[in-house]
Amino acid sequence: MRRNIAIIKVPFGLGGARGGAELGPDELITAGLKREIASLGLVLSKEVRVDCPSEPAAPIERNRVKHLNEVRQVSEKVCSEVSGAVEEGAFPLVLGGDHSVAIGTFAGLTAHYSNLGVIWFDAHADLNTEERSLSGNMHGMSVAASLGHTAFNLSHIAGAGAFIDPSNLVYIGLRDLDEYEKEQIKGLGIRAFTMHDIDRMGIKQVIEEAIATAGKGADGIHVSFDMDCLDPREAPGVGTPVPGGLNYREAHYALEILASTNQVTSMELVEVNPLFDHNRHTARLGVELIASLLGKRIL
Ligand code: NNH
Ligand code: MN
Ligand code: MN
Ligand code: MN
Repeated sequence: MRRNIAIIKVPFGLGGARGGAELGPDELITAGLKREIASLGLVLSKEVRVDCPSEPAAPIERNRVKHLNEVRQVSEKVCSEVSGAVEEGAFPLVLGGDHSVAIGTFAGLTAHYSNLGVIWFDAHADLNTEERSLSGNMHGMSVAASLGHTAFNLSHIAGAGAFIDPSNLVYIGLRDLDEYEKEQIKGLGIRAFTMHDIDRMGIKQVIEEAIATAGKGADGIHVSFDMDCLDPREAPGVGTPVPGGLNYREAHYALEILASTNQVTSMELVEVNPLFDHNRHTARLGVELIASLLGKRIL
């Protein structure tokens, strides 16, 4: 793994169902992220903060899609920061923000990786389009944007590469899917490990198969970690909690195994929402999970 870590903070929450995710990056820093990076012997080569709109530019939403213009602006900026970090030889560590920030991350990564593997930890599939979304929230559309299914997608972001190949995409932790998303997962043949699969197979087999699928022929693996993949008892500080998620050790174990492969080239951790948290519990867990992905070992 690259020893230089580039922290890219994206304090943006307008893609989410409710506000508060824009406070995530600072919360993760306060919870000790930089200390963890230093104690792993890694170098923080840079720390940037993407300037994000907090108020909707247009007070009246004319279409059902919420804050599309703001998501567009943020995607452009995230793309250029992520792309720049890869160019500089650093490991991009994107701190959300709601999960719509992933659109910009994908754009910046595909500029450099032509066959990117993606492991998407989430209770949700984020496969909706503007047409099919029931909520209009763009954090539920980021995977669809990476595949080119949404009207606003990677191809509209300056500097982005090609769309993600669904055969290199793997979900872990799914348990709250819209009907359209279920059809898409089946129709596209996307490898999806739901909570049912984790119950059945155990996290060990799940993560091994996920790495085999996402990593096959890939020139890098991106880990997109939505904190709501975790059980709300572990991570209450998220905007859209769903019961029955990953437990503490399952999440750590999966990330520890990912670290041991040496194939992971970037990570984003999103949807930390301090407004629903208790005693910074969720942000501290987020920091620990990032450390596991970056190579922290128990012994
Ligand atoms: N599928 C729902 C939607 O599109 C929920 C998405 N919410 C998330 N995604 N938190 O990770 O609005
Ligand atoms: Mn939503
Ligand atoms: Mn998500
Ligand atoms: Mn989610």
